[in-house]
Amino acid sequence: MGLLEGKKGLILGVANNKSIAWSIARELHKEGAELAFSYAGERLEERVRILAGSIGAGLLIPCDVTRDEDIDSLFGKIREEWGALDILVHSIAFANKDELKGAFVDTTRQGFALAMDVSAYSLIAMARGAYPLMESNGGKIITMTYLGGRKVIPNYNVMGVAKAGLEASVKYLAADLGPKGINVNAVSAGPIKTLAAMGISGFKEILGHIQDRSPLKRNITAEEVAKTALYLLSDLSSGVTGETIYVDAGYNIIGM
Ligand code: NAD
Ligand code: IMJ
Repeated sequence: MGLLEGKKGLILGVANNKSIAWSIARELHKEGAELAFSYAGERLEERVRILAGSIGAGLLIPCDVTRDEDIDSLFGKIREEWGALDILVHSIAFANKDELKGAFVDTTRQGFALAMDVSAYSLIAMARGAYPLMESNGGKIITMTYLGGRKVIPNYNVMGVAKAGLEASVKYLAADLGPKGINVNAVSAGPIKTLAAMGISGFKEILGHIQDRSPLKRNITAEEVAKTALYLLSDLSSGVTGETIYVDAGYNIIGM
C-alpha cells in the first residue's frame, strides 16, 4: 500500500512539466494520493489540464495568489468537492525581472511588495484557507525555498528577502497550527532548470559551481526534491515541523 493512500492533496505552482510542483505531484500520485491543482492564469490552464489528466486528476482551479477572492473560491471549491484536505504543496514565487539583477540597494517599494506578496504572504493566506479543512484529521503543508534566503546569492536580491520571510513564516505557522495536528515545513532546493531559473544570467556557471563545490560533487534533480517532499507529506515525518530541509547535495554546509 502507498504511503499516501486515501489522502487528498492540493498542489499550487505547476506551470509546466519542469515545475518542481509537478515532480512532487507525480511522487505523491505514485504513493496513492488524490490530487487537485491550482494554476496562475488562463494561459496555463490547458497545459496544467493535460498534465493533471495524465495522473487521473480532474480537479483544476484557477488561483492568482495576489487575489483574495481567488483564494476564497479555491478553498470553497475544495470544500465543496472533497469536504476535507490532508496535504498542501505551495511551490510559488515571483519577483519583477528587473529586481533580479543589478544592485539590491536599488530594490523598489513596489518590487519589494510584489515579491513578498506572491512569494511569502501567499503561504500564510493558503494556510489560513487550508487549516479548517485539515482540523478534523490533521494535515501537512510544505513550501519551497532557496539558500538565497539565508545567504547572499548574486542577483537573487529581493527574492532572498522574500525567502527569509517565507522561512520565518513556516516557523510561525508551525507554532500556530501544530496544536491542530498540522505540520508546516520547507524544502530548500539546490538550483534546478525550471521556468523560474530561465533567463537568470550565468545559470550554467551556477550549476558548474555547485558541481565543483558541493559535498556530493553534483547537482540535484527535481525528483530528489520530490522524494523529500513525499517524506514531509507522509506519516514518516509526523514528528517534524517548522523545519527547512536542504536538498542541495550538501552545498549549504560548506564554509570554504
Ligand atoms: P516554476 O516557474 O515552474 O514555478 C513557479 C510557479 O509560481 C509557476 O507555476 C507560476 O505559475 C507560479 N506563480 C507565480 N506567480 C503566481 C501568482 N501570482 N499566483 C499563483 N501562482 C503564481 O519554477 P520552480 O522552479 O518549479 O519554482 C517553484 C518554487 O521552487 C518557487 O518557490 C521557487 O522559488 C522554488 N525554488 C526553485 C529553485 C530552482 O532552482 N528552480 C530552487 C529552490 C527553490
Ligand atoms: C533566481 C534569480 C537569481 C538567481 C537565482 C535564481 N538562482 C536560482 C534562482 C541562483 C537557483 C531560481 N530560484 C531559486 C527562484 O526562486 C526564482 C524565482 C523567480 C524567478 C523569476 C524569473 C522570471 C521573472 N520573475 C521571477 N521571479 C522569481 O520574471
